[in-house]
Amino acid sequence: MADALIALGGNVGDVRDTFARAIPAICSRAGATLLARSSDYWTPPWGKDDQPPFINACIRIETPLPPHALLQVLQAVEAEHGRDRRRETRWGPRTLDLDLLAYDDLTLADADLSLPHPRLHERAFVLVPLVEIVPDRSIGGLTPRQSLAELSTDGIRALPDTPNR
Ligand code: A4P
Ligand code: MG
Repeated sequence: MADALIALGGNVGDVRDTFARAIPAICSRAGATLLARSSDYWTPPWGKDDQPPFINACIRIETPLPPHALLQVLQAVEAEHGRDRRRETRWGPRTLDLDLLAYDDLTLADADLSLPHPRLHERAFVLVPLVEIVPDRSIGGLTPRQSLAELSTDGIRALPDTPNR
């Protein structure tokens, strides 16, 4: 079994409802147990400003799937929830983005999969929910708490009544 961290994001449609359906779908397809789920957070758009705010969250699962198979599951669940990569711009609006942040302590730099996720320590919208569930886990030598201390969290706020917790 592997211990994996996944980031969820979206800014098109009813994103909280999308998360509530996507999390059980990930667990079911990955034969996984949900170990932790953060609150949902409202976050200002990063990378490309002229788009609606995002909702972000993170989950921790235990899964028997190897990493590439888990990535395929995440991409299948994105597609099931209305994501169409052909119509997107980089960092632009999307219904559901699922990033594999970490898979045990594995380090990987394949064409289609980098682990840990290369940009996670730069992104408060990933680190704020991550601090809620694994504040002191070493991910590529840094913990979410350490990385978040270097960043601004302006405009990020937890939303009440997160489902599935
Ligand atoms: N890929 C490689 N490694 C991984 C990994 N560890 N997990 C490859 C997931 N995918 C990985 O993904 C592009 C390719 O990355 C995949 O085909 C996969 O093989 P993508 O999801 O289409 O790319 P992307 O999401 O457009 O790019 P990137 O750099 O991951 O950007 P983001 O950050 O995910 O972009 N602002 C806020 N506040 N909240 C957000 O959630 N999201 C984005 C979207 C921009 N601004 C945001 C947010
Ligand atoms: Mg992505």
